[in-house]
Amino acid sequence: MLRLNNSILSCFLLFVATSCLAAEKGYSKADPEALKHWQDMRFGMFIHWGPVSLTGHEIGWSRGRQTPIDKYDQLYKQFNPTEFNADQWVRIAAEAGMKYIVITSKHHDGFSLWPSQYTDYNIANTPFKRDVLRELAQACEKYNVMFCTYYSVCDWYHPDYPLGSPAGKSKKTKHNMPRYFEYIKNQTKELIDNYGPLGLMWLDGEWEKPWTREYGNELYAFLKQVQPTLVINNRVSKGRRGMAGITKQPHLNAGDFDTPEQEIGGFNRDRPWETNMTICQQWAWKPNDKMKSLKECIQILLHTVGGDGNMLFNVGPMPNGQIEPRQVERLKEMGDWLKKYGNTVYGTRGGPFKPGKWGASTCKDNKIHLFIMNWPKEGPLQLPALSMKITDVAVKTGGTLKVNRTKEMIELNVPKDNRDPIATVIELTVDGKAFEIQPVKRN
Ligand code: FHN
Repeated sequence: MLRLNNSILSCFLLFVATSCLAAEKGYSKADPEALKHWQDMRFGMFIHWGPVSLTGHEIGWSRGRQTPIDKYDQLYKQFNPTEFNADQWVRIAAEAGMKYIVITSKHHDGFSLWPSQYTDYNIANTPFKRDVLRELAQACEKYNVMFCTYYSVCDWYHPDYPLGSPAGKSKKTKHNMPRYFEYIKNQTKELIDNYGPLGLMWLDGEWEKPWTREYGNELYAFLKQVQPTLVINNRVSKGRRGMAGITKQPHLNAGDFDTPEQEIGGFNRDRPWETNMTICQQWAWKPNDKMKSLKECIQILLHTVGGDGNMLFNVGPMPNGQIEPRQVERLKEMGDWLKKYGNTVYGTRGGPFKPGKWGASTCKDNKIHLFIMNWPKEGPLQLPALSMKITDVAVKTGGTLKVNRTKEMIELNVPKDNRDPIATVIELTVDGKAFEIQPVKRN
C-alpha cells in the first residue's frame, strides 16, 4: 500500500509542478468550449462611451489635453443620455451581424458606467442615474448577443493609481498601488457578479509602469476563479508588442487571445486573436469624424477572418445616447452582406489560402470560401494547387466562372462585369476536411 501511495504522490506532485509551470509560462487556461464559442462568433461590436462624449474628444486621452482635468472630471454631472436605448443598440449590433458586444465599463478616465459600490465616480451619480450595463446585459440576453466588458487597469483619475493625466504623464504625490489592485479585483468581480457570466473581460492599459506581470498573473487567476468560462485578452499582462497586439514572449502570461489594434493581425491559426478597430478614426464619439466605406469595412472583416481572427468593430455613441445614424447605416449594410454570405464567416477558420492583396479565404467542413478582392490586370487569378481534390466550384456572387486546374495551379476567372466590387465569393468543395489542408500563400 505504501508503494502505491508513493506513486500516487509522485503523480500528484508532477501534476502540480506542470500546472504551476504552465501557469507561470502564461499558457492560456481558457475554457476550450468558451474560447471556441467566441471564436466562432467572428464579429463583435466595441463601444467606447462615457461623459467624455459631451466634448467630442477622445476618451481618457483628452483628459488634461483638449479638456482640462477639473473640467473633464465634472462632465459626469451633466451626463444625461436620455435617448439611450439598450434594445436599440443591441438590435443595431444584431442586424449588423455582430454576435457580441464589448463596452468600456471603465476606461483610463476612471468613470464607471455602472453603479459600482467601490467608487462614487459612476453612472448613478449623473443626472441619468440608470445602470447602463444592466440594461445592456438584459438587452443582450433578449437578442442572443454575448455581453462582454472592457476594463482599463490604468486609471488616471483614481487617487491610488500612481500615474495621472494627461496620458499617464504626471505622477500623483500620494498613491497606493496594492490598494488600487484590490479596487481592480473588487470592480471586475462586481462586473461578473452583477452582469455575468460575461463572454470576455477585455482588459486594457497594461503598458504603464505601475502594472506588472505579477499583477496580471494574479488578476488572470482571480478572474478565472470567479468565472472559469471567462475569456481574457492578452492585455491582462505585460508583453503586448504595441499595436501589433501580439504577446511574443511565451514565458509571459499571454491571456487567452492577442489583440492587434487598428490593424489586421497576421495569419495565425495557433493562437486566437482579435483585431479591434474603429469604424471612424476616434474611439469615442467625434462630430464629423471620417468613417470607413462599406468596401473597407467588409474587406477588413474578410482579411481578418481569413487570417483566422475575430473582428471587434468600434462605435462611439453620442452624448444623447444614440449611435450616429450614419454609423448605424454602415453597420446595417455590413449586416446585409452577412445575411447573404455569413456562412462564409461564422464558425469558419482562416485559410487554407493565406490572405494577400488578391483577397482571403476561410474554410469549414469540406468547403473553402474565396474572397477575391483584386483580380490580375489580365487573365485568370492563379492560386497554388491544393493537397486535396476539388470536387466542385461555384461562384456565389453571381455570374459565370471559368476554372482550369493544373498540377501546380488552380486558375479562376469571372468576366469583369460579373466581379463583385467588394469581394467575388467563390466556393470550393473538397473531398475532405478543408481545415486539414496545409495553408498556402499565393506568390
Ligand atoms: O488607450 C486605449 C484606447 O483608448 C482604446 O481603448 C484602445 C482599444 O484597443 N486601447 C488603448 C490603446 O491601445
